Amino acid sequence: MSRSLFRVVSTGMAQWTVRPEALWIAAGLLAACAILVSTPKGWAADFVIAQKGLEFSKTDMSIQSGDTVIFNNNDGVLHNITIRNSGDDGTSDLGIQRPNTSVSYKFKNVGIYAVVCSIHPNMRLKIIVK
Ligand SMILES: [Cu+2]
Repeated sequence: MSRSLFRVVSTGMAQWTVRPEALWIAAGLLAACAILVSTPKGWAADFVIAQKGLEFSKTDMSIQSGDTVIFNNNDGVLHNITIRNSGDDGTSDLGIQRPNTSVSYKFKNVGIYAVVCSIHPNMRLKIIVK
């Protein structure tokens, strides 16, 4: 009787000692919580802007740094998104964009960005990244 009891206890002890991965899982969960709490602006978001009728679907918008803007070409003609930033980001040319395609740009830095189509300069969009 005492012998079988000893065996149960020792099995229980063994289960605690041979499962260090449980500690790693707990540490991982804690780290994930810490990242969530310490991220000041929450998760980055995606915004969609259409190009239709040779216009952007908005003339201005505000986003957070780290957000991505997806530009859809809903026209039957080529567009060419060009993004200019007065600060360190300079100019980004997203290239010739065929109809029914999308290009995206991640705005990493705070600032004011002028988005134009180099083919149709009247297409203008101001993006304020906070
Ligand atoms: Cu265009």
